[in-house]
Amino acid sequence: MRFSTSVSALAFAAVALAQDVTIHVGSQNGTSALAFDPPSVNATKGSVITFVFDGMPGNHTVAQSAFNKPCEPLANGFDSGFIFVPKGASGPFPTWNLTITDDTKPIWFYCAQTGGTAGPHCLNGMVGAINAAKSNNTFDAFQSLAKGQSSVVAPSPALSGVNALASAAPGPLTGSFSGAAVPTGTSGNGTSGSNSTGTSTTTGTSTGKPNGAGAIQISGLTAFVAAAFGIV
Ligand SMILES: *[C@@H]1O[C@H](CO)[C@@H](O)[C@H](O)[C@H]1NC(C)=O
Ligand SMILES: *[C@@H]1O[C@H](CO)[C@@H](O)[C@H](O)[C@H]1NC(C)=O
Ligand SMILES: *[C@@H]1O[C@H](CO)[C@@H](O)[C@H](O)[C@H]1NC(C)=O
Ligand SMILES: *[C@@H]1O[C@H](CO)[C@@H](O)[C@H](O)[C@H]1NC(C)=O
Ligand SMILES: *[C@@H]1O[C@H](CO)[C@@H](O)[C@H](O)[C@H]1NC(C)=O
Ligand SMILES: *[C@@H]1O[C@H](CO)[C@@H](O)[C@H](O)[C@H]1NC(C)=O
Ligand SMILES: *[C@@H]1O[C@H](CO)[C@@H](O)[C@H](O)[C@H]1NC(C)=O
Ligand SMILES: [Cu+2]
Repeated sequence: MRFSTSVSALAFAAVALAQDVTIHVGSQNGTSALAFDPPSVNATKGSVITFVFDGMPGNHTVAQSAFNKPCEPLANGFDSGFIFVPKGASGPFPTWNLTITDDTKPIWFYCAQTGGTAGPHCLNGMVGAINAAKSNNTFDAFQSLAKGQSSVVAPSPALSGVNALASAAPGPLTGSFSGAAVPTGTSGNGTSGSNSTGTSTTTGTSTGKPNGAGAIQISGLTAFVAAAFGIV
């Protein structure tokens, strides 16, 4: 199984559960595709979503968008930058870890890649959801909207997002792996997540704003014991 879930139990009370989730970038049901696998997950506050760039070879992003604008960056949203994994590469593949800071709101994201023979990835339905609603604004509705868009707007690299944040940039970006417009810094608390390195994309204009403000602290993470056990 390529989809793994683990649960970290609170030391003293079953008040909250952190459910760490893996999402593969560029696959569907374990097969190479312009999709996230699984494309829609639930995750509680404090849970870590690990994106693994081990799917379809190429150059993908994990960028936050809004339900109504699936292929455009959300203001103050997170963006991994473009992570390039060549055909035939072997692991360990680059990963990116997002921690959920509010599980009461849906988190939508897309791949901003516009190159390649398949056409813009978002317009092919390469979008995902965390904590999507069961009705109305469902993942399926979001993906349908994405497929109906006419263009994809490039995001701005950012560790911090809305209702989720990363504490470090994607990596490793060494050997045959590389990144473009990836966020830098090691803090996801809003103080250093907006620094951009590498090249910017040339397609479209970005409406994403740097995340210089709005520091978010993840408290209580240290209260979780390391006793993780697998659930499939
Ligand atoms: C394949 O993935 C799609 C999208 O996640 C899902 O709707 C479908 O049920 C999956 N099919 C199988 C056989 O797992
Ligand atoms: C998320 O949780 C809801 C129940 O709260 C459930 O209906 C839905 O199927 C779950 N979504 C996924 C992707 O597991
Ligand atoms: C979904 O949309 C319908 C029609 O607008 C509305 O009546 C219903 O309350 C909505 N359901 C939820 C869960 O928002
Ligand atoms: C993501 O988290 C996993 C598990 O803790 C870790 O092995 C990996 O190095 C992290 N990735 C990044 C880019 O920090
Ligand atoms: C988080 O932000 C504060 C300032 O708000 C800063 O002093 C602290 O060093 C940052 N934490 C990390 C891990 O960078
Ligand atoms: C941004 O990153 C560059 C390259 O790593 C570095 O030289 C610069 O000091 C950084 N700026 C900030 C504000 O962190
Ligand atoms: C990945 O895509 C980005 C955006 O189109 C581009 O700037 C970068 O050069 C690409 N990387 C490679 C290795 O093709
Ligand atoms: Cu992609």
